Amino acid sequence: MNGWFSETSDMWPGIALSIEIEKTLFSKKSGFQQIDVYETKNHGRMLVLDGIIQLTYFDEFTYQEMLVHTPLFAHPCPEKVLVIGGGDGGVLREIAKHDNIRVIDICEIDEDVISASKKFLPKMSCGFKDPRVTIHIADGTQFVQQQEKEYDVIIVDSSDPIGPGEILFEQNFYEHSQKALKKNGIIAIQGESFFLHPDMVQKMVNIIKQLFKNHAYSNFLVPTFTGGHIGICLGSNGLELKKPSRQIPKNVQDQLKYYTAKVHEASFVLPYFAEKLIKDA
Ligand code: SPD
Repeated sequence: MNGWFSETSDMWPGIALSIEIEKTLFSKKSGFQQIDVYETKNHGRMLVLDGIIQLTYFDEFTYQEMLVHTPLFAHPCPEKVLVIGGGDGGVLREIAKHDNIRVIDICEIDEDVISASKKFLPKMSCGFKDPRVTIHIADGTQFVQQQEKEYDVIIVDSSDPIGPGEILFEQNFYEHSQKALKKNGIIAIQGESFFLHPDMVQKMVNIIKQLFKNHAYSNFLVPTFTGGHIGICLGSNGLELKKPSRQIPKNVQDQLKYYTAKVHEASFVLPYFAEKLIKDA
């Protein structure tokens, strides 16, 4: 494709985000969704699922770093982590920066996303090379149903709630995830945008509030997502979520571009209307 890719969706009517494309590297309808990888003119490679931008090389670090390091540093000593979704591998790449992690399981429903990423998005898929990673090709809800008190941290790196990502926004999935976590476990979920989806954010926070003792909602910048930002909804049965529980090791900090201990704390400071939205959920 030459010209411009424009992201439009019924999920955010009336807005289009356009990115200039140099060429299409990959295009396939998998058993679950349309997968496209583009070379953009100014923003590096771009992964698009069912017409929605999942990442560009330009700013993917903000999303992967915040979704991973926020829960992993809130936890005092995470050893076993489960990723639901995340087939591009970027979240795995970030988890692999933590030496204390022993086991990294990933449950992705669409094997074609993994193979497209391995071929066309090496900056993301390098995460699969870590020997601690085990790939499970399965439905996320069915997978968590089979786990009990297994994981210190569960990270849900889903697409939006249309298509294969839809079940990952349902109460049933969160209930099983809660049971799959160890006593002090933390769940961190791709939490959409309080500008674009206030109802969806409130529904998600409401479910997490019912299931977990502590909950919190973090937000940060992603210029190439419509709306320019996104959130993470977190829940834990015992741990403080809004600040790191330990010092960020220098060898990890030196590998990061967005996440710092200060950014961790600041990401939970919300504009007044969003603060009310979360409080009233
Ligand atoms: N509105 C787009 C939300 C996309 C979230 N998933 C991104 C996957 C990157 N690993």
